Amino acid sequence: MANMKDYSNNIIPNWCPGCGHFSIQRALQVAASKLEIPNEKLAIVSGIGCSGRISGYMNSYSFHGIHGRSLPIAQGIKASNRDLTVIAAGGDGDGFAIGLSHTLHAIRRNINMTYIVLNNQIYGLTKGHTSPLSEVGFETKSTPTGSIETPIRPGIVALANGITFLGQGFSGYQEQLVDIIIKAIQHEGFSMVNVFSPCITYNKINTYQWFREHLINLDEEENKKPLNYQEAMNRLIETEGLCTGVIYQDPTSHSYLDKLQPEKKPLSHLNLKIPEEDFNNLINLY
Ligand SMILES: Cc1ncc(C[n+]2csc(CCOP(=O)(O)OP(=O)(O)O)c2C)c(N)n1
Repeated sequence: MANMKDYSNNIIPNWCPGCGHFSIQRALQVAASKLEIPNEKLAIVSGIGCSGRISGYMNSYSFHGIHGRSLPIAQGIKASNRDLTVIAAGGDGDGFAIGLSHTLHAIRRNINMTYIVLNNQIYGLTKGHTSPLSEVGFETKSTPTGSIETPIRPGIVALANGITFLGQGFSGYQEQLVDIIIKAIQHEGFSMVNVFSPCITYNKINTYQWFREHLINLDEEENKKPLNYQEAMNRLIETEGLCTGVIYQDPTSHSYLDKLQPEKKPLSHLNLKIPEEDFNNLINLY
């Protein structure tokens, strides 16, 4: 039986005490232990930001990429080594500002992997700039008189773009988050889990208390049942994106990788040995 501690290393996270990202890391570790994923079969890829640190705190393969580029790296890893469970993780700035086009293309490509958005509605690492997910009126050093731009709702964008699995969680609802991450990992295709993760240092509006008052937990609704595409979109619009649970899953989803010609073997299955002399010549070139 795997234990969540099997997925931690001995590095102490440098997130601020109380940061929502701790809860997401823990939920990912619990999910990995419940699914009994061997450490050497788990790959965590992250972008840049406070959120990007998550890959360094896991006992697994990890790759701390560059800003907004966790998804191309993660898709490349999955395409080359399909035995791995691949998780990409990054902030709302990472995935919905600089990395937005990668997010849209990863969604429509539907490679079998999971993308966790550590959504604090602010740029935490750069000390509190407005993000494209910050609300209108949000005051920071970069918008001292309040943001005047319409915020992106990641769930609505993902669903409109044809996502085959959309979950939304909250750092304050640990058990539900574990459950959503497990289902996301088990999904045949690209799954996104948008997690509301309070930044206690720079975002004084969207606090744990604020989310408890504003989030609708779909798992607590009477007559709860899986939502079809239209119902899921309606729920997201009605709640302005502020709902948690498995919002949508397409049971007919097939991963992009399954649609490739079977004779096209992934890189990890090819014998890529090159003669030592050629290798040394290559190295000397650079
Ligand atoms: C190409 C590039 N542009 C800008 C930056 C500066 N930068 C570092 S982190 C960051 C934003 C982080 O915000 P978010 O992705 O929301 O993550 P958080 O820190 O809030 O977890 C920015 C703009 C960078 N590292 N690389």
